[in-house]
Amino acid sequence: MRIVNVAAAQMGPIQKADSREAVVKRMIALMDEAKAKGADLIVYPELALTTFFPRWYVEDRAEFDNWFEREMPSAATKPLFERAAQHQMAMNFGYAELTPDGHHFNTAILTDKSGRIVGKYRKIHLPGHVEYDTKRSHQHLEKRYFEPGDLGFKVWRELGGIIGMAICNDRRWPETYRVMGLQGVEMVLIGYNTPSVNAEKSEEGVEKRLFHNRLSVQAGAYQNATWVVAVAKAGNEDGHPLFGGSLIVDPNGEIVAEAKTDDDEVLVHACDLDATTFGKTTIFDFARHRRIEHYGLITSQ
Ligand code: CDT
Repeated sequence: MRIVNVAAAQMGPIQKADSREAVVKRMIALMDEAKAKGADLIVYPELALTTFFPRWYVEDRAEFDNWFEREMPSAATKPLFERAAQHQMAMNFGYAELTPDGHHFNTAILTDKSGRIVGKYRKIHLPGHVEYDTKRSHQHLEKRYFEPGDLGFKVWRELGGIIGMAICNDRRWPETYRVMGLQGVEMVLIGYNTPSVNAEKSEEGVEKRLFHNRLSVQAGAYQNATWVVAVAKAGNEDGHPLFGGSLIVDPNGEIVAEAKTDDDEVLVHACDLDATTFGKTTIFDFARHRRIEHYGLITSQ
């Protein structure tokens, strides 16, 4: 058995006015709870340090650079890294990244148990739109504020296994999991912020949206024989509701833990990475069963 005790650290809402320091305090409280429950890896949401700012429109997008981190760890996040090292806990969280040469990405990092950053992923599937859209009940301006990630879907050898990262909308695309699956991924870490209301289809209820969340994550796990940990930022952010429903899914595609609230909540599960072997050597033994000569359309258009 190769056990990773993973904590899905769902976060409740972060308001526009909340400081990074206040948010980091909440993240440390979640980390302490995860430690008490035996976790050796903690997974936080997408854009964990701030409100989901892509719902707000500004003409001059540079005005929004205050939502971005120019370095990691930053002064505000240093206490989180220190506590992770003290607890000997690996971690994954998302933040808005502004690079020294002026590029803006929706980013996630993975640290080892000493708090050293060992992996970085930049969100590839950016949903939403660039300009203000009068037809929507709320804005989703990720295409305005971020560039598509430039690092691909990599995996990292950490915690005795093969770990991958993705962010929010990526979880709805089978290619996300498959590219990591082809690299033998055993656990995929995904943070998300998903509105409870479909801005283009107001009659769609939150139950349908939670169904699509589960469907995407469970299918990705099963079809690639991997654990998937999907973690929400949830609740009402300045009048904009996000759903919770954080999940830990096993390599059979079955849910082993699911959040019950729309608030700060920790789920811990002992994941045996060896449980990925059966699927990877039988029905989803890619080398034996894939028929790539018929898959060309996927990358040609
Ligand atoms: N953050 C993020 O990617 N959210 C999207 C909402 C899509 S609606 C424009 C998601 O796929 O959950």
